Amino acid sequence: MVNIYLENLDEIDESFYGKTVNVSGWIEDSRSIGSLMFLTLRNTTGKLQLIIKKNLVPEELWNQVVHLTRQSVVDTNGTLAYNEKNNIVELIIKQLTILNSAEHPLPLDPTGRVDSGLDVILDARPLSLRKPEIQSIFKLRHNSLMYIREFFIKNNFIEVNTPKILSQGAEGGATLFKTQYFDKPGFLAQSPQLYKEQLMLAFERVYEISHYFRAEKSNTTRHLNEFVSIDFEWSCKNNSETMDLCEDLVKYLINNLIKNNSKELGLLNSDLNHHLDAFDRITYEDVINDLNSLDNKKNYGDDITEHDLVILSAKHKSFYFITDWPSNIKPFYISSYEDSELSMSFDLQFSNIELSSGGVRIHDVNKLKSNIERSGLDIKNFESHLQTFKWGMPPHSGLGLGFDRLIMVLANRKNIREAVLYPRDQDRLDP
Ligand code: AMO
Repeated sequence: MVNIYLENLDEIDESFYGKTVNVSGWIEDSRSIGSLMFLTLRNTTGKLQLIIKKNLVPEELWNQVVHLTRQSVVDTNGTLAYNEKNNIVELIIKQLTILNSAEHPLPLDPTGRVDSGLDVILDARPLSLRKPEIQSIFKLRHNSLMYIREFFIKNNFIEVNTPKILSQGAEGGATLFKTQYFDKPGFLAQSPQLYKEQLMLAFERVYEISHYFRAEKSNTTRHLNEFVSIDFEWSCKNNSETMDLCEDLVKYLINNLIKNNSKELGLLNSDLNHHLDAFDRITYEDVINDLNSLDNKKNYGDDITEHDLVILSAKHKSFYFITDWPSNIKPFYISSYEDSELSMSFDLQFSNIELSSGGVRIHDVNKLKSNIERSGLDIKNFESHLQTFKWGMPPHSGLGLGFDRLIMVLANRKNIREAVLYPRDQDRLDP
């Protein structure tokens, strides 16, 4: 008889009853009742009950299985049978090979019967991923990357890869990680800002999905020192068109997750149907007025703090944009309206979490030079960047969207660390 190698436990139906199959996976549970042993096997596709009858297997195998530790990995062969009384499918074991036994006790319980704190989970990250709920976060991440790429390709963007070791930063000196690059100082990229703008010389639409590094000592549930950002840049588009594309991207992603990832969303208790309405667009000035009317004293020109965003989240519970920020609290490359100190910029928020910022860029080399100087940065460090603005640079705009924060929100998690396999923060460089 030909053995079937059963990879997908979800696929078992009536046509499998009575068939001899091979299955491998981890032993999640075991209990014996007299001469019967019940084992629960899990693999990445689901669970299956295994039954070992003492009189049907060699004594040596029976003795091994009696002492098998939970989460050991096995390969088994047996016959699938439908248990009418319990309405489940069982595998009556003929052979079982222990491929590797697991130590006991394990640092955490992958069945979820015993809860673990986030530090325990992150210290034993690969083991934690055997928990279906935790694994779902990373399946959503995987699928989201696919849908995001699909969206950009459909919209005629090309994917680029820019360097991550740089001679200068674009997002302010305080958060630069310094490294030694042979005999010179080098810096880890905080964003692809300068490169994605330079590429407007040749490509009308570019995007990049990559890791960035910021030496911020912010010990919060939304900051990491290494994070993944989705960046795009496109030429001859205004602020509102750039927000439209951002909104379309997020909705394309949500619609695909709802359509194709209901299992994962269900396990994570994440209902994304509420987030498909048009995203509100409110100006910075309106936000300041709103905050003052709520007895939260703010002056025009103040930055909007985490505390302010929490207050605003009572009114804005889902995605919304804050637009037209004062130029002096936006980076040097952001353009202002004609004869105005207001910038053509926006932040995308989800409730109190900032997910993205972007806007229209300065494409005039002299304006860019004076803005770099005004920001207190050393113009010498930007020479190679500035010269590209003399080679026929078109007007352009774009954004950076924090991917880990986005996944945290879509997966209904409270801490960005839950959405990242091996998060890097001030206290965590290992594993
Ligand atoms: P900004 O600095 O606002 O803008 O970053 C863009 C988005 O990246 C995410 N992000 C972070 N996520 C986790 N941990 C961090 N430490 C962290 N820092 C930033 C946030 C944020 O909204 N060059 C501009 C973008 C542009 O204008 O194109 C930039 O980097 O979700």
